[in-house]
Amino acid sequence: EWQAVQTGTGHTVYSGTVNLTTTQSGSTYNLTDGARGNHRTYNLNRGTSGTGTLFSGPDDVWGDGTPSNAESAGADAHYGAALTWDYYKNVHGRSGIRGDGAGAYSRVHYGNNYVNAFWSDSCFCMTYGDGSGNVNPLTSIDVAGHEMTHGLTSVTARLIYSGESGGLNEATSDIFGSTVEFYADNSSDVGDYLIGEEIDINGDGTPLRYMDKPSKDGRSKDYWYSGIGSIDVHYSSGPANHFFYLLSEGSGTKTINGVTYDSPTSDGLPVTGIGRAKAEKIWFRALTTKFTSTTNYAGARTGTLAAAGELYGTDSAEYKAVAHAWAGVNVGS
Ligand code: ASN
Ligand code: ZN
Ligand code: CA
Repeated sequence: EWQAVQTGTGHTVYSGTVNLTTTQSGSTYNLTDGARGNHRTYNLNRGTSGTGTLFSGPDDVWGDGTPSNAESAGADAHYGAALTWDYYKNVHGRSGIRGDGAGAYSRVHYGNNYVNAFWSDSCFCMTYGDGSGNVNPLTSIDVAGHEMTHGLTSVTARLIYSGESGGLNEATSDIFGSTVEFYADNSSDVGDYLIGEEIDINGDGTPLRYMDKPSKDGRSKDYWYSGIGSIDVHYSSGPANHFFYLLSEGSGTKTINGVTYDSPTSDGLPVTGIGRAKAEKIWFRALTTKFTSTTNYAGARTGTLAAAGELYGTDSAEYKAVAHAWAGVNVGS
């Protein structure tokens, strides 16, 4: 039986109508991305174990843009995985999560009213719930990038998922979830420094997290303090998310793609950003060549400074900006 790589059409819940790379096997089309290591997308149909069924059908059109069509969330997940693949390959030169060209897989429609998404090292896969009322699948671009990045972290720095290293693990996923969303340049889901603004996880339209001022979520910390390692990793991520925003965009007020940010610093001193394109290079290099399983905030400062020094020189404006951005979140000032 022959197989062919095809370009299908996805009518997603959050990202409009997009191209999806699929595989045709005889007269059946599958959500198997033949251009990206055969990354596959499965329908759990509200189950909570196994892989359910591979999305497949007689045509290469997936979903109708509404969450009630089971294929729609599958289209989002397949698209988000492809974008994340392309981002790491084209921006950072890494082919697949393990860097070996092999795809992973995604599972959608996990459980009933399940308001979360997660990466699992044991299946080496991403899983998405359908959200409250099963009408807000957690399949937006930034969430896909966030979860797939947990896979990257688990095969590189291996940051332990508790204490300060856990906060850095979470922040790494928020940072690259955000940069993947910018990379997508999708007019239905424009890039921002917010996490989960599409999925209405709070029921009032507000995002899950804010990188310019993490405390806007009511729980995350803006600045490092001794003892931050004992709070939940989704809140101790705050200073590192904030660092990345400051390094990219600088402190103060700024409007990007229609969203206005206002980023403070712990010492009140201004920070000048170096742009996201350089900041993401620094964080990726630090993650993949400097951080270890026990890296804490002080180590993240040292590691990102080392990465910036290698990329831009230790006398560079970029190197100095890394130090200033960390000082802005009360690390090593
Ligand atoms: N969505 C969450 C995360 O990726 C799930 C979890 O806490 N493991 O961090
Ligand atoms: Zn996470
Ligand atoms: Ca976002």
